[in-house]
Amino acid sequence: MADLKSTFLNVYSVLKKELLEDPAFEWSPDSRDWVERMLDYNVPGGKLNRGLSVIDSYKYLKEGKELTEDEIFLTSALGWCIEWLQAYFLVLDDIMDSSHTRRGQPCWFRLPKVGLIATNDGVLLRNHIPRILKNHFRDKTYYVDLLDLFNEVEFQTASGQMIDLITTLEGEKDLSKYTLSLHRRIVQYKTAYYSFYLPVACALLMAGENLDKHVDVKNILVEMGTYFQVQDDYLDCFGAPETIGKIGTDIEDFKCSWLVVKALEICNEEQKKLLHENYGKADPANVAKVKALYHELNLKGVFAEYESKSYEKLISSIEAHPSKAVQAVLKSFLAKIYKRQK
Ligand code: GPP
Ligand code: MG
Ligand code: MG
Ligand code: MG
Repeated sequence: MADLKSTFLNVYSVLKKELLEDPAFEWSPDSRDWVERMLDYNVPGGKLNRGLSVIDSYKYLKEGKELTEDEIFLTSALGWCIEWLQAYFLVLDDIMDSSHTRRGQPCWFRLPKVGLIATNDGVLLRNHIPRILKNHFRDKTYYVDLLDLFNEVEFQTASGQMIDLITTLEGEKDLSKYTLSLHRRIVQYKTAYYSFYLPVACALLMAGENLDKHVDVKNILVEMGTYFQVQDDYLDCFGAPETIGKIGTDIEDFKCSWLVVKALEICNEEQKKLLHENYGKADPANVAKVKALYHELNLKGVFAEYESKSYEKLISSIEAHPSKAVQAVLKSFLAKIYKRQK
């Protein structure tokens, strides 16, 4: 495992070097330094689960056969394309969510020298993906399918992000629209496709599979991604910032978080009034009242129950899948996130 991670990180250095020598641009020392610093700050510092999952998944699909050097490089490069996509989303998401920290350091746009240059850095990160794909996959039979997959998933994510954002619009703050079905729609699109379906879909394409034949796998991964974002919503309030590397902003931002949806479902009229009065305000006193209500409603317990039920459901849908190799891919992915603290 440690070995796989260091191999994976070596591929990052190779890809970064290629991008910093991209012949389509006339580089100056300043511009090269900027992009290098921006990449090192935003791309490799996360858990790398999404990226590493491409290699893992491909291994399972090859049923344990040793991967060739070339296969290791290519699966890693695809893994890095997903990490680049994630970096692009996070740089922009942190601006949109007015966040302060990410991966244990200030959000990129919070650096005094960066500010809103971060928006263009996001665009650059996004543009690096097709450049990596062109450098390494142009002659593959599945090249067009890869490009199409990344485009589709980016569209789904941006659409999910759009609903996540417009539900919080000032002047229309209306908690009564916050239901489990709205929450599900948001998280399926903003998180599940790029975080769960995309890594496995990349591995399937490399293994020569037709994605249209794997709708059942996609459905299970979307369920898993939904569970993952519920965990993210839970950790936003109950996680330790030192562990999750970020300070939660969902209450301040009036987000349609799983926690507020559950609170609305089980609270009495008086508690509902308290939520309406305090949810979506930046003042720490208002935030503290919402958090106290979450404790009073035992949302920790409600979440623990949701977590074990989701796990059981996921395991039984995975075990209903006819292919043992696919089952192994899905189970390894689930094991990585079950009861995660970060
Ligand atoms: C996670 O939401 C969703 C994304 C990071 C997708 C962003 C998509 C864009 C098109 C910008 P979140 O805000 O709950 O994540 P976090 O808690 O990590 O800030
Ligand atoms: Mg955010
Ligand atoms: Mg967000
Ligand atoms: Mg979050």
